[in-house]
Amino acid sequence: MSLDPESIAARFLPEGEGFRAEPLGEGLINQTWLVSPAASPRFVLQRINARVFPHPERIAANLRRIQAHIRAGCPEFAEYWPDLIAPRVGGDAVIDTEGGHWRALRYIEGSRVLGRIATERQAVEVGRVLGAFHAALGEIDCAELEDTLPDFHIAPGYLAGLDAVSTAARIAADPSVRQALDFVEARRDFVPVLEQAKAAGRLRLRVVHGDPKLANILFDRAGERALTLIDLDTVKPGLVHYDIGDCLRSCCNRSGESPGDPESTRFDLALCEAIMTGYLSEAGNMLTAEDREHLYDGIRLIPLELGIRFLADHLAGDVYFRTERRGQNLYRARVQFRLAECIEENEAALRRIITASLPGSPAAREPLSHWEPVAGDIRVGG
Ligand code: GN1
Ligand code: MG
Repeated sequence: MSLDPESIAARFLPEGEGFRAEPLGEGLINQTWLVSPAASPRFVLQRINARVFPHPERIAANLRRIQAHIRAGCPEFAEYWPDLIAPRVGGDAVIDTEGGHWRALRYIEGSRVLGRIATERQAVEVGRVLGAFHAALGEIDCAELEDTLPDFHIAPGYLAGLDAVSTAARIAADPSVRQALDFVEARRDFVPVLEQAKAAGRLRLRVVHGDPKLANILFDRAGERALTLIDLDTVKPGLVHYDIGDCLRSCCNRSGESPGDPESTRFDLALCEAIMTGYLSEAGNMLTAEDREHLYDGIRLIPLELGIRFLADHLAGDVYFRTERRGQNLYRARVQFRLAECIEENEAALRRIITASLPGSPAAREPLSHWEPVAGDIRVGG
């Protein structure tokens, strides 16, 4: 079977039904299209990147398990859940001639993705929906879910990967690689912080999203209420700290993953405070004292980890993250390192914000950070 989305999309529709397929989103891993049929509901078609996900059938098994849980007991999510749609014939996916897995998911009508957070309410909503997601999926026993991406968010593993590709010749070729490696070197001892706490039994596994960046959070059309999280391939057992760190590194960096100048990157404390307040209002009571103690570490670690991943991919020749030009992954790494540095510079304030955002905190009355709204700029998307 050919690799064009048109011939695959037809297999998810009644025979002969017409449709239109157009590229959707800006994901760095899978290829995604929005399919608009003549009569059937619209759906999202994706070709799963087999280099990243060698076992797509595990993803499908997890999606089915989670979907059943949401349908059975979580009405607030059920209305907007991106259900897996089976092809006309066969199991959960259509397999192409190259062994590629194509799957279809329900498209959530009346939703949109925010290009950036423009109001405090949106920030609180981002945190709230992530907290509600953790609370809802936290009811599933981790043992029931497959590991769709072994080693995902295992920071020491990414560091070992970076070490393996950091050859002298590659470092010598570009002084900004040397600088980036020095940045990582100065933080080498910090990298295993969460994995060590996990191994020592201080942090426990829960069902997490894995990739709750702003582009994976669906809002209603008005941009007022967060409806759900999408991109569920990495939903699997992990630490909530991965998700909190990932959500904040994405949302609190107002200039995004590819700004004009990496040095202009900032971590916005007011956004962080609003997101944490929303998150902890839903999930605060679920967190243990040890969980809470490690929140700052998670916030600091995830941008550092993503920077290490981008840098390693640059040195390996851009084999993992999609790029349009050589040097893009190095540039992305520099942005994440600047973000991590900004978090470090604000450690004391961040720790205060975390404490004040916890439910029942006496400090939770007055906002600690000054909120600066951002004008407009809300992109309409899937
Ligand atoms: C990747 O494909 P996408 O854009 O949803 C990556 C995330 C990174 C993100 C950075 C499976 O996600 O971990 O945070 O890029 N996903 C995987 O934009 O590696
Ligand atoms: Mg993703």
